[in-house]
Amino acid sequence: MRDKKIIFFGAVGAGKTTAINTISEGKCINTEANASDSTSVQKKTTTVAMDYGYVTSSTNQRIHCYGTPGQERFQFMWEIITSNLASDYSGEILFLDNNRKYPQHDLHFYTKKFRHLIDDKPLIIAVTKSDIKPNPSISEYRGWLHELGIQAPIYFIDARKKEDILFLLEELLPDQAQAMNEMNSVSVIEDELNLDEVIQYSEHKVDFSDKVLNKISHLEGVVGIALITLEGKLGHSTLDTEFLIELLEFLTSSPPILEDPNKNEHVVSIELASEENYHFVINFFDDIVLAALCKKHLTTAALKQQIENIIQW
Ligand SMILES: Nc1nc2c(ncn2[C@@H]2O[C@H](COP(=O)(O)OP(=O)(O)OP(=O)(O)O)[C@@H](O)[C@H]2O)c(=O)[nH]1
Ligand SMILES: [Mg+2]
Repeated sequence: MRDKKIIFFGAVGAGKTTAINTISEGKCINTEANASDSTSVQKKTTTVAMDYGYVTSSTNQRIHCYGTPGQERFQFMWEIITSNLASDYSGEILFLDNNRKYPQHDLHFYTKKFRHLIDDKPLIIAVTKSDIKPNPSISEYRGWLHELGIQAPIYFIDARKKEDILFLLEELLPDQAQAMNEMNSVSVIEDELNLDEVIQYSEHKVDFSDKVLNKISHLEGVVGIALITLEGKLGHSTLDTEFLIELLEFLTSSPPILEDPNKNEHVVSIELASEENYHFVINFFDDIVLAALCKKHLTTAALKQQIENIIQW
């Protein structure tokens, strides 16, 4: 039998690297770098390229595990791993972190970005850190998946526990069931789908508290920010008037930009060449637009990640 390859993908800090290190027999390959931006608030390092490790089944078949970086700015590696290194993968595990403020956004984001994998091979969803924060519940995740038209088993697990990760591999590769022999003390949690909850949790609103706005406006390279409703009303601004006018003119120009925010993606950015040394990064959320005037050296991808981190943590 041929060896199998599994791809681990999903939210920053959800435990992809931890999971691969936990199960791997040989020495893992990790590409961790010090987290230099707002990621460092949560953890010291982040994956910048790839994790790799393997387990061997009792039939001497190897299951190779490839971990992708959670941060979108390293997405060139998503492509390299999924279409190159592990293009003959057998399935994929989506890691989500229950302790982030908006795990539903992560679910939408990563299922969209990795949709080609999901449509192609079996998917399992692993939600970590329910020991720290028990909600959202599995029912809620099931409801969200239902809305997305995705069918996949979902489990609450702990990425630090070897038996939990082996359980996921077993679920994904049923013909390998005998391969992993430590299935007895599995602590994964499952519960029933409650359809009422499907309807209740369909919105993507972000609470832009003063604290969150303050943190975003003090990010290195950010000169000023503005919050604007989809009706074009100004909620909050630290922008100089000339920039604010330019921004509002752009957002209400024809065809009106505000009318078509992408509903399924958490942060969508548009770069607007403003002045030579500055650019606007405009982020659409469900009911609001957050625009940040930035110095040129701050890339859209880096800023998006920082905003996402501040919102989620
Ligand atoms: N309390 C708790 N901690 C967990 C659980 N699962 C993982 N962790 C911790 O969460 C952190 C996860 O970090 P990583 O494994 O680096 O996360 P990652 O998904 O590889 O993140 P990126 O590479 O930055 O995308 C580690 O400190 C783990 O010890 C869990 O179920 N409960
Ligand atoms: Mg990692």
